[in-house]
Amino acid sequence: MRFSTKVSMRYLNFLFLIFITACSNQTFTSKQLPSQSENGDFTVGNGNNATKDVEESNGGFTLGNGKDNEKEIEAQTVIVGGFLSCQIIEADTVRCWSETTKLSVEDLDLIVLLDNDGEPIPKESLDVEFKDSESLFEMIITIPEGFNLTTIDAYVEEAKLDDDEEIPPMGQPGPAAPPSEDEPETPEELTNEMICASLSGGNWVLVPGSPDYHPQDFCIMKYEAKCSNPEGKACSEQAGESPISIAENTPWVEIGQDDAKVKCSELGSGFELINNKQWMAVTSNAASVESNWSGNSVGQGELSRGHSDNSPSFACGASSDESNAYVQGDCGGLDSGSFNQKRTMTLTNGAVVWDLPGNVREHTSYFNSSAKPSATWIFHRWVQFRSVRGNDALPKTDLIPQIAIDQRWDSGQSIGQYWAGANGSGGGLPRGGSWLDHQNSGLFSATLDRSASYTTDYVGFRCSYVIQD
Ligand SMILES: [Ca+2]
Ligand SMILES: [Ca+2]
Repeated sequence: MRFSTKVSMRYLNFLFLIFITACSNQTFTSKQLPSQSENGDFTVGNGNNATKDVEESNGGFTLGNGKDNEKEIEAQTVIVGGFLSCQIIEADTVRCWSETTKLSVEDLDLIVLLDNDGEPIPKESLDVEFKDSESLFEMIITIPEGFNLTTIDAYVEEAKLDDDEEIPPMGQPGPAAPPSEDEPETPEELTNEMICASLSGGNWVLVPGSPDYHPQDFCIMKYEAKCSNPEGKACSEQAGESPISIAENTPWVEIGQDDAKVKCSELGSGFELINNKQWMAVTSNAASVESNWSGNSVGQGELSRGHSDNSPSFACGASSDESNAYVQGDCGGLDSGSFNQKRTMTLTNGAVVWDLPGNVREHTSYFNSSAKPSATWIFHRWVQFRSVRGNDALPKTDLIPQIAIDQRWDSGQSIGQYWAGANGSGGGLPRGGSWLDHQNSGLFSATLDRSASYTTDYVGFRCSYVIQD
């Protein structure tokens, strides 16, 4: 296979060169290949300074390609931009893999390998065996003769603004030399997409900044928060558990708003329980995407409202196969069903998020027990948003986006409904509906009738991470 030199538009935002070299000092024979990929955790956790945490591979390697080269070479892992790891596995062979990002053949165009001398290895000369499984992207690259390959470096090539522009020919002077082992360099710029993909605590997606709600890009959990304890539901009863965004297991419920705030913030600097502005940013973004509407056009037909028909009558785990976005009868994922029960939503950047409109309601950090919209005249029932009057404390556009107001969307469009509760009580603001909320479910469902400590089995939460400038 040859690399072509076309640059994918998908990588417009790759504005960086990254050299991250993590060398372990162990040696192994060329007959050996990592039995599992234990290295390559790249975490960005706090504010301005991206931190990296590269664990060494710990051996146990077996190769078995029939060759019999016993020459010892240095095991070395290079983490490219947080999503691709490369390692020499034989004198002339490099293995690159990603456990966190699905890559396509086109994406490989942007990966440049450099030999000992920092010399880029011409892509045309590489023999690439491309493997792709559900959980692990992998390629085995055979390097031509003439390159000194006792160490390997790699970087992501800067994408060009023109979709059809050619990458400069190989063999040009390479980028600056990689940092020494002693002083690993912090990458200067990561794309926000990569920052979200690199967060610890499971799978996170980038939410584009919204001028109306949250100008900065931020990351949210792709799934409703689960418990780091595989028991899932019992999580709130055990000390020391932390939220994680994984497909498996049922959502972490029976946790109050206050405790959810604590659990999210304990993930580290920049992490927090999703706030209402962030909820509005991600849900208004989703509502602007045609494919999230049954009529495949914004405002046409209805939005999907997730698992909300009380069948099954409990919350479900998600699926790592995003096509299995429906459940019926039990939590086994189905790839078809009633459109309004579809659990996945796509954002304008192509990211897929699970269970925003349904499954379990999700705590936000917002609290308002005394100045509730509409609470003075109707409160102990669900009401259509068209009947809701916002106030200074909570403007109506903090409940539904302006387009929903202008076009008078209501439960007919499956945007959800509003339950105020009496002024002077409650005040926590979970968003979205739950498995039992039927037509009251939707992206913008909102209730203010429960206190910050109230817990139930149909309210969970989702954490966010604010990307620092
Ligand atoms: Ca169902
Ligand atoms: Ca939900």
